[in-house]
Amino acid sequence: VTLTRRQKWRIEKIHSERIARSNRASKNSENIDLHSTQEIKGRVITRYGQRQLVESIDKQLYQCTDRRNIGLSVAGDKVVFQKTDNNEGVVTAIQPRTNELKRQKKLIAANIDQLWLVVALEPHYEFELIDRYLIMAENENLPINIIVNKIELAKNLEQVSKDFSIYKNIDYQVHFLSVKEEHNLDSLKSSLSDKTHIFLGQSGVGKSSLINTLIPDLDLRVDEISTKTKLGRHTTTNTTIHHIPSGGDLIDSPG
Ligand SMILES: Nc1nc2c(ncn2[C@@H]2O[C@H](COP(=O)(O)OP(=O)(O)OP(=O)(O)O)[C@@H](O)[C@H]2O)c(=O)[nH]1
Ligand SMILES: [Mg+2]
Repeated sequence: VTLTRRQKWRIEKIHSERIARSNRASKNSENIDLHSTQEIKGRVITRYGQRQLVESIDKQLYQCTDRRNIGLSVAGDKVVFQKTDNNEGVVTAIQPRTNELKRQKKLIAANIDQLWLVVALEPHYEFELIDRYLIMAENENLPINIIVNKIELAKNLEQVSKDFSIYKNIDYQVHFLSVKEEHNLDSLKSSLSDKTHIFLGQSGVGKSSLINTLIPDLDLRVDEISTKTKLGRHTTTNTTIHHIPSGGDLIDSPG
């Protein structure tokens, strides 16, 4: 459906009124039960089809649908929602985003502080793919660093290090690590202790495995890469936020 200018204007107006109302509501309710207010503020943890999981500011999870015509919210979006049932709600407004992360023009996450491109020795990294991610990040003005995983599989570590020196020389952080052997995880851990980080990269490089190591009780699904093609099997299907108990949010994304 294409909307007329007037319809668009009305939708935007209603939208900003809802945000203003929730701002007033949360100001008035600082010491009162948060659920007694009609419009609650939250953050989208993940979207799956027409539904999304929203975490309220008091850390409760709600399955939500969308009010029509407000656009699709994605992981990281700050939203306003109305409670309908015990753990259900309707998202009525999306707060303005500080940034948007897109893949092939499709929005995958919003309000991200740091991108991490994960590559590996298997499937073997390719410069063209690395450069594509770096360009995307630069275009969106988002900071990005590189993680080279499965380093224990390297036959020539010196060559691997040389391959990534070009990126180090232009000031990208490069972390060489092995999730499997828990090698070199500490310096990465300290970079993740606050803010919202997203892990991007090809299927099978170990994004979910890495997040499982960083958040021990999580148990995200991981799957072996094909022995024949050395490619991943697209195991992760939804872009989802996970909290590190001591601080910091990690977003897993499908490769
Ligand atoms: N040898 C080796 N294998 C690893 C390492 N880290 C992860 N793996 C394996 O790599 C495979 C793929 O890992 P996943 O974590 O599912 O990869 P992913 O990037 O999340 O893949 P998608 O969800 O499909 O995008 C699994 O079999 C992991 O056990 C590592 O450091 N070394
Ligand atoms: Mg995964």
